[in-house]
Amino acid sequence: MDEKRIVRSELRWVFVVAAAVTLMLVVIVATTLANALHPPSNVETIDPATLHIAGEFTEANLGTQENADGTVTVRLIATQYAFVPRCLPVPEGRPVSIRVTSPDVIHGFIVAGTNANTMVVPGFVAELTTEFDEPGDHLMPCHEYCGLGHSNMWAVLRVVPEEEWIPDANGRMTCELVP
Ligand SMILES: [Cu+2]
Repeated sequence: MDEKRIVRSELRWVFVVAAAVTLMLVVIVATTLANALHPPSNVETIDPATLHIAGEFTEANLGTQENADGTVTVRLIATQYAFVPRCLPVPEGRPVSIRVTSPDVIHGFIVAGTNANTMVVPGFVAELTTEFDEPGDHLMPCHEYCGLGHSNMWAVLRVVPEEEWIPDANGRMTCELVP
């Protein structure tokens, strides 16, 4: 092969790679702008061995909490092989912060049909803030293989219309309180 043909071939591949990289960048920017899809950025550490004993993720503190400013915080644990609690009520069309962590292995958190999606890594608190606009139950399957019971690990996020959103006196809301 003469040198000119080799150079032409290399230039063709440069073009192919540049086109592939450009396409990926366009997809990232387009989904960011259109669907608010983005990588989680919260780096917050926590001791996975003492979650159940003290602090934010003790059993009594898990679940949905309405804050004084009307926003909502949901705390949950992803563990082999369940989400605790198993049903998460959230109000329709209001900012919801979801905080989730794991005491054992890596799990995945996703709410079907929404942009809520993050890995749950032991030792870290995964946090995402979003709004849910479609009332009803949304499936929350674990989407990181976590062991033999992985396929049975799922929960439900229940988007509740404003008129049915009646938290208790402490601002706590459960799926049992949805009329
Ligand atoms: Cu899993």
